[in-house]
Parts: sequence; C-alpha cells; structure tokens
Amino acid sequence: MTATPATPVRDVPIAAGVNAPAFVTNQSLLTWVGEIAALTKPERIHWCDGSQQEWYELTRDLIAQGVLIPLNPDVRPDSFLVRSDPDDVARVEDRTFICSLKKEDAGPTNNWRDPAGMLDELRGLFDGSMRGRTMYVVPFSMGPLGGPISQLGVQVTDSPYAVLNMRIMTRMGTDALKLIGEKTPWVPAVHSVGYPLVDSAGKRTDDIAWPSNLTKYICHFPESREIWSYGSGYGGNALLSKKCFSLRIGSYMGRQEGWLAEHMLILKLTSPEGKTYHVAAAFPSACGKTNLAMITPTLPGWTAETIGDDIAWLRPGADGRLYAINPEAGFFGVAPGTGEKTNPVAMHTIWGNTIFTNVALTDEGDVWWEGMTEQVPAHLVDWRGDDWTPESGRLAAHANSRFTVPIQQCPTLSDEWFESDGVPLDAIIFGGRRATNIPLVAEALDWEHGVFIGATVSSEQTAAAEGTVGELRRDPFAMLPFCGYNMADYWQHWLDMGVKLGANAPKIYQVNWFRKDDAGHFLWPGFGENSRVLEWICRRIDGEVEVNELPVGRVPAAGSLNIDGLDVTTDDMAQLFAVDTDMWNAECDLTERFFDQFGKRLPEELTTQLAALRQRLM
Ligand code: OXD
Ligand code: MN
Repeated sequence: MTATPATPVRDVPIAAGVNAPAFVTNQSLLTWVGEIAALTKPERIHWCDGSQQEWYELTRDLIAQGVLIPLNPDVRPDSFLVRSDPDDVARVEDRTFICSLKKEDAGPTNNWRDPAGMLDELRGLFDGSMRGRTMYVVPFSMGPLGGPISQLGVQVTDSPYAVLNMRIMTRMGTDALKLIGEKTPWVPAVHSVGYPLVDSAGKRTDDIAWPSNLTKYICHFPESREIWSYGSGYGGNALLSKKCFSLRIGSYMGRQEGWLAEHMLILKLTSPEGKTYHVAAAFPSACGKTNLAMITPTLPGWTAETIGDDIAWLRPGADGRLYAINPEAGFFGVAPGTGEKTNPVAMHTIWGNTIFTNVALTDEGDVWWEGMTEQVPAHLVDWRGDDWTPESGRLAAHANSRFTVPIQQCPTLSDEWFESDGVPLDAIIFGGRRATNIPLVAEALDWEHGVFIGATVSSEQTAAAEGTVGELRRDPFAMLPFCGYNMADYWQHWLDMGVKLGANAPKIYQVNWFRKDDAGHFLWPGFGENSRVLEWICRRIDGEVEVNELPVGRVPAAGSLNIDGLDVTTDDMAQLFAVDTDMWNAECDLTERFFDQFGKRLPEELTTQLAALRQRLM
C-alpha cells in the first residue's frame, strides 16, 4: 500500500544529527526536529517511512515487549489488542487548551492559557521526557497526497503505538514527507507520553506496557499552528492528526483561509433511479454517527456509501458549491455497541489489520465487547487483563474502547473517498440525542436558520459519562471540544460562508432518532430505518415532497415520509413531530442564557433567529 522509501531510513544515535532522509530540504522542519530532540533528549531519531518493513519491525518489537497482544490469526489476522493504563482511557477535555495570544479569541467554551507561559511550562515538562527512548518523526498528509484541500503535518512522538495508529489514520510516511518542499507549509505536532526511561542522572528504568504521565496537557497554538501534547498515549490525545490538527488547528486555519473543518461524517446516497446525493452530518459523541456513516438502507433500491465517519473539511469549489473531503485514512471507532445488528459494515471492516484498544480478549484469542454479539461469552479477559465472566458485574470492555482500522477495508467505502477535490454537498445535517422537543427531521428555513440550529445543538447526557443523566448539554455543531477559536466567531464564519455560497449552499436539516414517548420508549426504530429520513431529505432537495411549516422548521407533510412496513403508528408520527410551546419557550430561555456568555461577539443574526423562533412559537 505504501511506497518503499527512496532513501533508506535507519535509526542512528542522536549525536549523528537529526538523521533526516537526504531528500528533506525544508529547513524549518530540520531545525524543528533538531530543537525538539535537543529538548526531549531521545536516544535515537527514526523518520517514519510508512513501509511494510517498518510496520513489521515496530509490531515485532512491541509484541516482544508485551505491549501488543497478537490476536488469533485464523480469526483476526494481523490484528492486536492493547491495554492502556486505567488512568489514560479517553480524551482529556479539562487538560485541553487553546493558547491563543488573546484569551477572548479562545472564547468562553475553551480552556485558555497564555501561549508564552504555556510554552515555558511545556518546555519544562518535555525537557528530557524522551530520555532512553526513540523519537519517531511521523510525516503525514490529511487528505489525498498533494490534493488541493489536503494539508501536511509532522508529529514527533515517543510512542510506537501512536506511530502504528497514525499509519492507519493518515497517509503517513515518505510520500507525505516528499511533499514538504523547501517552502511548503506544514503543521508541527509534538507528543510525548512523559515517561522517560533514563533519569537526568543517567539511571535507567524498565519500560511498562502503557507509559503515560498523570500530568497531561493537550495544547494548541492557533496563531503559530502548533500542537504540543504531553502525558497521554490515548486516542485524540496522542494521534495529533485527528482532533488536534484536523479540527482545532484546522478550524482556525479554515477561518483564515475561507474553509471549514467540521466534526462531520460524509455519506453518498444513490436513489433507485440512480441519482446521487452527498450529505455531511454533525452529531455529538454517542449519537450513532459511525452507524449513520455506514448505514445499510432498509428502503429498497437505495444504496449508501461511506466517505467519512468523523471529520470533514469543506471548501467552496470553482463552481460555487461546497465540496467536502474526509482528511482521514482510517476509523478510530468506539467498539462497544458495534455489532452485526447495529453496524454490520463496521464489523466487516475490522476483519483484520486492526488495532483494538481496551476491549476484552476471548479464550479463542479474538476480541469482544458489550453489544458485539447477543451471546455473551462465558469467559473473557477484561480490558484491564483480569478474568471476567457474565457474573462479574462490570464491563468487559472499557466504554471508550476503540478499533483503529484502515478505511479502505470498509466494504461500503465510496470511490469518492479518493477524490482530492472532494464531493459537492447537497445537504448538511445536525443531530443530537433528544428525548423531547426536537422533531425526527426538520428542514431549516434558510442558511441563517440552519446556522442557528447548528449553534443550538444539544444532547441529553447518557449514564456512560459524568454529569446528571438527562441533563441537556450544549454541543454547538458537535464542535464544543474541537473548535480552535471563539465559538461566536466560528458561527460568524458559517454565516459568512452562507453569504459566499448563496443559492449554491447545501440545504440544512436537523434530525433526532432518539425521541421518546411518555412511557420512555423510542418512537423511531433508528439504524437502517434512518434511510427513510435520508430519502425524504433527498426527495426534498429535488422538490418532490411537500412540507408542513412548524415554528421549528419544515417537517414532512402527511404521507411524504415513507413509513411503509414500519411499526410506527399515526400517533407515534404525531409525537415525533409535536411542538410543545411551553417546552420550546423554556428551551429558548436556555438558548438565550447560552448565547449570553458570548457577549458582543455573538453574531446579530443568531439573536435575530432566536427572536424569530420565539415569535413563531406565539
Ligand atoms: C471521537 C470523538 O473519538 O468525537 O471521534 O471523541
Ligand atoms: Mn469524533
């Protein structure tokens, strides 16, 4: 899959220089690698070429160290289980900082640190943090190599586990490095797990399976487009291409350069008549985004193809339409809840070549997690490495356990994932988990109303996370933890984009698969049946279906949403689209309070939208 390097790349001791391949001419890259090495003091520097040989050597060493547990090759070839430290299992939002020059540019929804002070503190932490280890230099491209929407980055890391994941999640290696010419812009990302093997006195300690540090910092410097991450080896804290680059730094770059970096899946739909549609959809975590990205439509004749499951970069094209690429090359999916019934496509994707983190191990040497099969295995080794039986009374897999797998293994992958110009969007969808208020589907009245819908996305807290169950959490555009600048300015950027796109702008929709009746039962079957809502959206784009105008948006006119064969009654349909004026007025009050924190930076259009909604509710 990856080309053999033109220049052989070998690990050499640090004293011999930065050990860059001869073709690297970008002085800022060479200087930066030298500076980070001088600070972190690794024993060796290895420039990753992304080759099969490199993968073989890294996995061989990690197996020998007991870090990677090879799965049974007969059931899950070339796949591994990794168990993290129980204190390092998820993104750490309270340790994530936007270090913009001015605090108000980070805005009220981000943690902020003064960049100079933060860099000082980071330099102290990174000083000697790679002693005794190899520093890997990981060049990568987000998006197709050389594509007009793509961006280049280089992560240095002392985690070979992060290297293996980056090789799956990005186009990583020599081909990406070769694109960084003398003057090419690239994003630097520094990562250390913060567990040196040699102390400043030269005393060596043994390594452990999951090195990390209780002190964690995930820092972003938007103005200088830099990322520094310390103390964690897990997911978005360590794979700096993902949330750190593609969303936090990406969103900032997008604002400066006239594009959008979004927490959205991208899906291609084909109707029975052979017409194609492209949609991008933003959902907060735990709202079924991966399932929608890999949906198997239940409606005869419709097909769905996957282009992305998590991140979309959107840019106006020469024809004035909005084009989307998925900058990633793999899925870093949540394992629990993924099974043959809920997401057969994901289950087929992970047939092999997959890194599993914090799932359970079966006696056959395969993986298991809650929701994978109906039949619960009689015995497992749980994510912490302890014996487990169904009577154990605890989760076998961690709730945030993951699979990392190449997107090219996805059986529903669209050829258009390879398209460097992206796909033209017909619709943008915002979703959330809401037992009340939000209709099954509603069309925004116009772009500004759509931005208002995106800005007010909220989701009910589930029992899996901290907080009060059922409590509403605002997650505007599903970007709350991922926007690299002031959220109010981000909304303004979306409003400006609407002006730029004009009549070419995609239509905006809101969906909610999770509405419940008074007895607490879901009113809508969800999963593959969500294709019915997607069909309605496509038909609507073509002007083929009628709407009912409600205060909250345009919903399907009676009979225009296909529910043939579903066990959904007329009364259920009425409840799925009911607008309770009192509850909506209360929601408007919450929105006003939410907006208030942005002060003068809140775009006037959103205040106007809120007032208009109140008016429509009267
Ligand atoms: C993710 C997330 O991992 O949103 O995609 O947390
Ligand atoms: Mn995500």
